Amino acid sequence: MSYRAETESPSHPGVLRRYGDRIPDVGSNTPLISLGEGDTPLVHSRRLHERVGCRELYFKLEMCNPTGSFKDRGMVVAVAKALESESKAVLCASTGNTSASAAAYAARCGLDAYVLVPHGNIAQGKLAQAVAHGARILDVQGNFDDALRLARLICEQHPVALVNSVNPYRLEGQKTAAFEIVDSIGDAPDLLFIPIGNAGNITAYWRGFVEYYRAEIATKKPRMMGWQAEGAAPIVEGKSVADPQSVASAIRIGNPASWRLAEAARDESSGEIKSVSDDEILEAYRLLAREEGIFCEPASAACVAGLLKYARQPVGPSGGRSLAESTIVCVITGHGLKDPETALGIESEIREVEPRIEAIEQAMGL
Ligand code: AN7
Repeated sequence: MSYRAETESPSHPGVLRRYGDRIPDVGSNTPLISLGEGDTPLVHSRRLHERVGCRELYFKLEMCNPTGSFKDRGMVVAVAKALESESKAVLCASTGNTSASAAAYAARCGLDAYVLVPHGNIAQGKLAQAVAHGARILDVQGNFDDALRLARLICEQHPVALVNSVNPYRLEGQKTAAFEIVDSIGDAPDLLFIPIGNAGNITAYWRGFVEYYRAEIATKKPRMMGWQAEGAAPIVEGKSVADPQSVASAIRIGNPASWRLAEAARDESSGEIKSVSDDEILEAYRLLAREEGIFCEPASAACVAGLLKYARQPVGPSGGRSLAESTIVCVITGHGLKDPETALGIESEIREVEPRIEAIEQAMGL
């Protein structure tokens, strides 16, 4: 399939063109495909920062990527390498966002996409994306961990590229979000709050921050603060979870592939990996939507729930630095529209009115 790198996305160069020189194995034979991923907004908190009491609080809006989640940054690299190696098909197991992203990039590049999704555990919007892009969707009668195990076995035995985050190119692409944060605020933040599912993204951000620190583009590295859902918190509990549960279906993962790497990111950064309850997740989800104008999916709200919880702790043990002096970034990983059921399930304020001006005035309290 022909394409011209310079016109793939004239307005947004994309991850490969912008950061290809910092990604190993991206060379002159790698097709610089793009859907305009990356270069996502970093926005200031307007209200929540007061509850937290920190110096600066930012949200990195990864939900603004082309398929509505951070997965596009890594998927573009994984699919480009699959094309370069002349694969005809890609395969992933997914709680939804990886499959949406794989389906979109595969469609754009003329590859077949196969996605293994855990039965009944994927939000409607994500399924709609995979359907729209023409992926072959296999509804596995098991959970995400079962689906990933099977996906790995299939790719060992067949000429199909595995595009889960066990594919090293995924994390290489995802680390570029850390570069962008440093490029935007001039240095690394003091703390990075991020949700954890399969534990790829926390690993990727840490790599990005370490690389910019070594290149002397950043003068410091953040403490990595990772958040799992209470019913799916294997890293916190130190053992895999057989039947992970959470309202945040994206992070309903009981045996994360990058478990050890996430622990290394935590330990090397003097960070923490903890859990938040579904109620805490939904409270943060509501606050983000109503006080910041940011409609994310529940998994993304987990890190904001974590920040609110962390800020409520009696002593501010921010590695010798108090919260009041800290610059904090929360990674908003996926869009709220992906999971309309959750949004509508929360005290939805829809009122029926007759089609008369008086009825509307009355309902508006005018
Ligand atoms: C919105 O799509 O695992 O810790 O299969 O969709 O890197 O797994 C999604 C994960 C956070 C967790 N936020 O990131 C999948 C999948 C959102 C997500 C995570 C996911 P990782």
